[in-house]
Amino acid sequence: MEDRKESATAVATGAAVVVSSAYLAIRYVRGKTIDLRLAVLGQEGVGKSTLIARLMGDAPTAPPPGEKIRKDVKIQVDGRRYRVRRPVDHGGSEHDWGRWKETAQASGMVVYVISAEHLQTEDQAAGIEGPTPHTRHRRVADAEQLQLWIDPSPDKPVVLVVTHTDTDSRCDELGLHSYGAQLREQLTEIINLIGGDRTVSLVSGSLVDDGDATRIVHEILMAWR
Ligand SMILES: Nc1nc2c(ncn2[C@@H]2O[C@H](COP(=O)(O)OP(=O)(O)O)[C@@H](O)[C@H]2O)c(=O)[nH]1
Ligand SMILES: [Mg+2]
Repeated sequence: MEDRKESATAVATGAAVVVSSAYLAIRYVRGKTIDLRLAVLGQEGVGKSTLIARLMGDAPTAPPPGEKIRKDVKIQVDGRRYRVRRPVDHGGSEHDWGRWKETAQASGMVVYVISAEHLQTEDQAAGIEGPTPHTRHRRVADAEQLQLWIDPSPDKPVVLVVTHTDTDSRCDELGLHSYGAQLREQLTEIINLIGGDRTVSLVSGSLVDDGDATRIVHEILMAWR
């Protein structure tokens, strides 16, 4: 909070100011715009590239694979102006962890994308004896890595974005409220691993739905406290 007050003063003078030395070159305010560098991470096929496209205001078609550097984007949400630095479009395999780490450490906020398709399949498998589903295993491994790389805190929040809710039949069966609770329950394990509710927020919806996609982008940015 104190940081915010200091930056408000700095903004008044029009200076670009480093909010805290720990976030040098990561988190600063220029004019009245919040400069934000996001790390968009997650397993293969969960919607990372689609989310980046949505952030950039593009159509929801999946862009070609690869770590294409895009332009910065300016977005206004609820009276706050953001300039989101060109996000790196990472691959989703464990082999990408080295690059994930670099990006996560250089970012002010980490967005970890999860597919509701995975969560539904895991839910269906929950009653059946067998090994931990791969997708859950990977998610926990990712969360453990994140925790090691970035030491998440309310100053460096993590947003879990559950995509593909349009393909999860539980949404209609349970109703929106109970479905949200169900997602949260399935993700409690990694929320606690990453730092708990003060650090981690949860956003869900469909990236192929225009209204949902806009809300998702806005909720991600609003998680920046
Ligand atoms: N139905 C549905 N499809 C989605 C959603 N988000 C992404 N997709 C599709 O899922 C596929 C994988 O998305 P992509 O962004 O390439 O995933 P990435 O591998 O994590 O970058 C693409 O065909 C997207 O169009 C969603 O919320 N709902
Ligand atoms: Mg991709």
